[in-house]
Amino acid sequence: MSDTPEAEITSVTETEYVDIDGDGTIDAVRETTTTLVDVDGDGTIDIVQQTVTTAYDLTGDGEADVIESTTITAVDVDGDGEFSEDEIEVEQVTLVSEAVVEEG
Ligand SMILES: [Ca+2]
Ligand SMILES: [Ca+2]
Ligand SMILES: [Ca+2]
Repeated sequence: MSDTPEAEITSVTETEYVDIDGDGTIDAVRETTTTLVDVDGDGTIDIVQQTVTTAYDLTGDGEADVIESTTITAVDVDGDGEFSEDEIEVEQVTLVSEAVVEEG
């Protein structure tokens, strides 16, 4: 028993397989991870972070050639329970394997 507020963290990951060109073979795997943090444990979410990572297998060898990652971080700085535009940050990262770069 304690009056000290405890942070509550909830994390959910969803995986989606995408057939981009419709030939029946999976070309990309999309993973969405959503993390909700209630920093002070009052039941209102204070931080939401969502990362969408998509791995494309362009060469069809079963290994990811291009990885795209988008992270959205929303922090309720003023504590009004809403995420306004200035409280949301978006970061995008794209990684391309050397194999694809060499082939042009
Ligand atoms: Ca395909
Ligand atoms: Ca809270
Ligand atoms: Ca806010």
